[in-house]
Amino acid sequence: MRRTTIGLAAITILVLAGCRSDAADVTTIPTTSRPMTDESMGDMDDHAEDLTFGEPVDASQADRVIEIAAKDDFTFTPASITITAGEVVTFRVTNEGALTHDFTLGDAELQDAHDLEMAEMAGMMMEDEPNAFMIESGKTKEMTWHFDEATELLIGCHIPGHYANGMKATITVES
Ligand SMILES: [Cu+2]
Repeated sequence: MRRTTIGLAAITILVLAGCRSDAADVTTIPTTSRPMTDESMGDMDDHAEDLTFGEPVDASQADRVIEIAAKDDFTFTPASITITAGEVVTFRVTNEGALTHDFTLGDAELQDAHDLEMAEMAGMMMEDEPNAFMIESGKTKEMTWHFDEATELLIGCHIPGHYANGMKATITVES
C-alpha cells in the first residue's frame, strides 16, 4: 500500500509540474534499458495509466526496429511512420545534431501539453519517462512500445522552440 501511495503522489507531482527532475527523485521512472524489477514495473504501470496509445514493453519483445535521426534543422527522419496495430516497435533514435533533442511519443494533445511544460522549464534536463527521453548530441537511445489499436500519433521534440519549428514526425497506427 505504501508504495502505491508514493507512486500516486509522484504521478500527481509529475502531472502538475511536468518533467521536473526533483519529482522523479521520489520515484525513479524506469527506462526500457534498465532491468525490470517488480517495483519498477509497478511504477511504470502507474505512470502509463495516463497513456492511451499502448504501453512501453521490454526491448526483447520488439517485432522490428525503426531507426530515427534527430537533426538540428528541426527534423526527425523519417518524418512519417506507419505501424500495424498489435506491433511492438523499437525506436532507435540517434541525435545527429550538435544540440540536445527530445523524443516524445504521444497524441497531438499530449504533445501540446508537453511543449508547454518544457517551455516553463526553460531547457532543464528531464528524467526519462516511459514515452519520452532527451538525447544528447551524438547519442543513441531506444524506446520499445506496444501499439495496441489504430490511432494517429506524433513524435515531438520539446526542447524549447523545436516543436514550434516543426520538429515532429507522424505515426499512423493502422488496424
Ligand atoms: Cu529538437
